[in-house]
Amino acid sequence: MKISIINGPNLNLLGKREPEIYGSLTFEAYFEELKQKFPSIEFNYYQSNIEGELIDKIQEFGFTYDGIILNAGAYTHTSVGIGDAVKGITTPVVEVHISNTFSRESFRHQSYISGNAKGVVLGFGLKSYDLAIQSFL
Ligand code: CA2
Repeated sequence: MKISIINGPNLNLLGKREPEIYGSLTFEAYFEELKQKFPSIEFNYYQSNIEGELIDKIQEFGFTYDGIILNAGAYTHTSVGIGDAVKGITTPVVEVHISNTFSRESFRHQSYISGNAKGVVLGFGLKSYDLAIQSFL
């Protein structure tokens, strides 16, 4: 099984800033844990701060991979383009958020991805990614 994890803007700062919201582990360190925990899965990990690059990756993996786990960061709440990309591919996408976006500012309650996603996992810290992976197994 091939799963791509795609992270959006500022998620490269995980473990370095705002640990009270996002925890103190870098995503790279957590990704190593995931690979150990799910040895049968072939993972790909990609992070970008650039909207068009995220769309390119969604399209690149979106017809051959078995699943995409997408945390589009703040673009979740603003990007019609990323929402359209999720709608336009055949690979199922699980939308993931580290924080519970519904307990935060109202602008974070809107998602252009959820309506086209297979499902949404949010609010469990980095464990949200683990739960999303399990949904594909
Ligand atoms: O909770 C999530 O996973 C979010 O997608 C994170 C985004 C935020 O805009 C979404 O509303 C919810 C922000 C990611 C920023 O990550 C940082 C990590 C450490 C320090 C600063 C930012």
